[in-house]
Amino acid sequence: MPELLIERPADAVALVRLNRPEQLNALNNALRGQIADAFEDLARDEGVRVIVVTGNEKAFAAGADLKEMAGLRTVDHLLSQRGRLWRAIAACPKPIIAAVNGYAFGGGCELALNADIIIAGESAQFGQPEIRVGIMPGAGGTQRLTRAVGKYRAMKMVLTGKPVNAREALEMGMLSEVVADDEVLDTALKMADTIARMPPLAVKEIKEVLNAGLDASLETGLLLERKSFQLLFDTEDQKEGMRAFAEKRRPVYQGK
Ligand code: CO8
Repeated sequence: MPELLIERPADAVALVRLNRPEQLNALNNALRGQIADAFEDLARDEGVRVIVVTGNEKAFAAGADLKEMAGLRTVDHLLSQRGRLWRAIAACPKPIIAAVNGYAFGGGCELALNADIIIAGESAQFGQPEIRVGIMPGAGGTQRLTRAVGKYRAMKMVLTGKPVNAREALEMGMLSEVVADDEVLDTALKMADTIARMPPLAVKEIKEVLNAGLDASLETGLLLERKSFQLLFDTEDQKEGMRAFAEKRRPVYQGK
């Protein structure tokens, strides 16, 4: 079986499924390369508007592959293309929903934190246990996590390596929603379908501005928001959306 499965469960929705169940979806180099390729392809694919990324019922991903990583030297990291996975995901202009069951540890937690929306099952666990094997988070665990939950909760997680359960993660601001374990993927796919039916240019601007604003001053963020808001008034979808409202019918969006 391939270690990464790409499915099309609904119109305009792609499902990226990690499939190394015996190793709890540990992210080895080969799988990471495939994930990066998939996100680059899906970003270009005009038939895809929303991407859902998931694992299996036991693990979203238990982190980087420790067996593969054990013998690496600094120079191996310097020579490798390892940053490509994260760049391919972070640069993806389409909304990404992580549907998480089971373990999301280390690089797996960081993979989820690269998504725009995270739906987790009640038994999911999130953690940055790198410190327990002599290293530290290397793909956003000290940065994205801190932006999501604040310094004091992030420090506790990365310095103790202790995981948090889904309810705690939700309460900390790490997640969008917690649902029953067997409803995670369905919930994520339904949400993906809802977003896929929204005007694509508005979706794109919202994602871009929201993420850019996280790294900017409030004034700059508000300026970016105002400019994108104004930009959308030159789209056919804005005219269609407001006309449909007045005519009391469903809008038909074209992404123009
Ligand atoms: N790497 C390699 N193999 C793994 C990993 C991993 N991270 N996690 C689990 N496995 C393997 C186990 O070795 C075992 O394989 P085998 O049967 O061949 O011995 C199989 O998966 C099942 O695992 P367990 O028997 O341990 O299952 P348990 O249910 O008892 O425990 C745990 C599950 C708690 C998740 C446990 O496996 C564990 O602690 N795993 C390691 C978690 C971890 O430390 N993750 C962080 C890794 S470091 C990291 O992610 C750095 C990120 C840097 C960024 C860039 C990289 C993408």
